[in-house]
Amino acid sequence: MFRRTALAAGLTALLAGPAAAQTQITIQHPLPLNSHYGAGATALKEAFERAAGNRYRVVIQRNDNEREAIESVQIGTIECVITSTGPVGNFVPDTRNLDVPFLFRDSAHARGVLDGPIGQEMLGRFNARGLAGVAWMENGFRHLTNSRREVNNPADIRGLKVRTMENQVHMRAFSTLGALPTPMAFSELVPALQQGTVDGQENPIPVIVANNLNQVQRFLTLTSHVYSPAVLICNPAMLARMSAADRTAFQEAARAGVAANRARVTADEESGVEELRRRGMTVVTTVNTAAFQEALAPAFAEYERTLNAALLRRIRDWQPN
Ligand code: EAX
Repeated sequence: MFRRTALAAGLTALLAGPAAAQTQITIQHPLPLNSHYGAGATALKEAFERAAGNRYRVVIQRNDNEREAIESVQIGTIECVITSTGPVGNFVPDTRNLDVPFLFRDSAHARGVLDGPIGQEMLGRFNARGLAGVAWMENGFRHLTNSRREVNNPADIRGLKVRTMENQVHMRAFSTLGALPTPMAFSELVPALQQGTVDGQENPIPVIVANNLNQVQRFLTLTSHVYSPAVLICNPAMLARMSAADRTAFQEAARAGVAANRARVTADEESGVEELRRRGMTVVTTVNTAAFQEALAPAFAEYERTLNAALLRRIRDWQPN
């Protein structure tokens, strides 16, 4: 009996010819799988594997050093990364315009700008850097946390050692507010907070919740001081090797990933503040945004000089159709 089935199996394999080799696509991102980035990556994986009839296998990995992951995509040791724009300005300087504090009024404004001509033009600028900008995902509006004191207004930030992403625009903002900005990769954040190397940090609610930053931070102030885009970046050669049909299917799957990612951000932002309170954080919800914007005036003046003033105006003036 066994012999016959083994024979049958052998024959089928022979007739089928060499097993259709699966192409592996590795996507790295810095957060737990159960996060808004994980949701985006998983939706992309499921949609693309389905569309490509299992000729591709999408592997999702965590790498909480975004800059390193982008470099790996550039040299082709991995295929794709989902990253905040934190370190992206070091690769594609134009993206620094998106990192200006208080630039976006709300998520609808940000999503509209990124999904429209401005966002698409910006994605096109990745090619010159040996990268392919595939789609804009979302990290969310960033808020300040710290372990020293309640922050109600700009003066309360003075003297705080604040971890920032490796991002000149953000560092300028915090130094203008009198904080001591310390740029570091996400991978170094929790140890730095535990050891007191820094007093505070700033991240969207979904990141604070997904990484249990309440365990190392006591105070949360809902500053919404900057919108944090995320971007799916892939290796151009990987995309070029695909058939036109597969490339279209991949782009389509990326759109499914964007939708899942944004839906998760919205859900986490709705439930996250209460969740962090429940976990013991002291939360300041009413923030004098005008006071923060006023205190940042010198930084805004510098951004107008050093970044793309016309683009910043275009973004501010954007309105839904
Ligand atoms: O992209 O480094 C950061 O604070 C980012 O928000 C985080 O890695 C998610």
